[in-house]
Amino acid sequence: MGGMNGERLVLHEYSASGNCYKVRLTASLLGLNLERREYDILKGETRTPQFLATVNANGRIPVLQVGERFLPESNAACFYLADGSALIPADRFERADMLRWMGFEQYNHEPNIATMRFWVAYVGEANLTDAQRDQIPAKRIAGEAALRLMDEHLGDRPYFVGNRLTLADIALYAYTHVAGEGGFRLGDYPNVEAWLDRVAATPGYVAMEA
Ligand SMILES: N[C@@H](CCC(=O)N[C@@H](CS)C(=O)NCC(=O)O)C(=O)O
Repeated sequence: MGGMNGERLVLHEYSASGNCYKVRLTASLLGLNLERREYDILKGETRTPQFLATVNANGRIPVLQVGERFLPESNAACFYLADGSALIPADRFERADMLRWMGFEQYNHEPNIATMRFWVAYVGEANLTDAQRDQIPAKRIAGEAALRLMDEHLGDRPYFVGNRLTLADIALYAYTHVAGEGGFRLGDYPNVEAWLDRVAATPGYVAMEA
C-alpha cells in the first residue's frame, strides 16, 4: 500500500477540510492508496504538544506522512503525490502557471471562501468572535472577486492550465464546489459551474466526505 516507491503514505487530516480533500482527490485520480488518521480540529487536536513536535509545528492539517517524514501544506502534498504524472504539465511555462494558480488559491481564494464556509457552516455565525464577524463583509467581497476572476479565465478554456486537468484544478476545486456552504452563489459563475462538472466527471474522481 502507498506510493510508487512502496513507501507508506499516511494522510493526517480532518475529513471535512477541503485542504485535506485536495490530497485525497489527487491520490484517487492517481490510483494511490492513503492510510488516514483523523483529528478533530474543533477540539484542538492538531495543537497538542505531541502533534506539534512530531507531525506539524504549524499545528495544522493536512500533513502527508511519507515513510517517517512529514510534509505539511496541501499543495505541497499534492505535488509530492503527482510528481512525474500527467497532473503536472510537462511544459515548463505551464508547470509554472500551475503554481501561479495554486498560489492564487492559497492567497486570494482559500482565506476567503474556505474561511467563510468554516465560519458559517462549522463554527456558526453566533459563535464567532467580534473580530471574525467584522471580517465577514471583506471576505465576502474578496471571495466574490476570486470567483469572478476564475469565471473570466474559464470563459474560453476547459481547465485552468493547458487543455487538461492539473493540480491547479484540484487545488481550486476543493473549496469552490462547496462555496455555497459559505453563502457564495455559484449560479452567478456559469463557467465555474461547467468546470466543476468537468472535474467531477474525471475518471478516478472521489467526492468530498463533508
Ligand atoms: N495552507 C495550509 C492551510 C492548512 C489549514 O488551514 N488547515 C486547517 C483546516 S483546513 C487547520 O488545520 N485548522 C486547525 C487549526 O488551525 O488548529 C494548507 O493548504 O494545507
